[in-house]
Amino acid sequence: MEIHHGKHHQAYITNLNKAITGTPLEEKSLEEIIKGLDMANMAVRNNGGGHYNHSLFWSVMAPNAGGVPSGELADAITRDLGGMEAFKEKFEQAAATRFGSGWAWLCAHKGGKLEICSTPNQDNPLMPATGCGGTPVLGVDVWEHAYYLHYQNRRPDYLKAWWNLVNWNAVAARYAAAK
Ligand code: MN3
Repeated sequence: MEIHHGKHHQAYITNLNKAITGTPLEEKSLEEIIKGLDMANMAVRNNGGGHYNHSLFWSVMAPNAGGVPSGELADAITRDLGGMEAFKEKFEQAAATRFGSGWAWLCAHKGGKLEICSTPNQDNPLMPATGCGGTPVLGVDVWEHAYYLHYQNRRPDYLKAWWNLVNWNAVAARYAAAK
């Protein structure tokens, strides 16, 4: 995780800054850049997405976290996704079957409805026309760089272990803000 944070994430920030310096995007927030993205601008799409996605990823993890969500997030998982076990299974499946590199997401729509989806590369649900909607409240990185050092090619094992790091309080706060 330290290499992932210090090297991989940092590279997206460095390259995003290079890509927007001297352009009108320099004046915008990261979220504004992502939501209004020209999908043909590959430097901003890949590096802006990389910065946004990793920032979210770190914010929803904590050491010795895990457990289960409570409150309205737990209620929504039961209502929209069939409960915690069904949710985990669907989320792991979305992550495991994402071909090549990408992310799996839990997204909240206005009104609170939850949806699971996945995106390729560094795309994310806030970008235009990704096939994923709503606001991402939980995301897992399934690029090989996220798991290869410890898990080699065993992406499903990484996903199973990753649940032990999910900070449900942070996810619940994102859900409350998004819905
Ligand atoms: Mn990564």
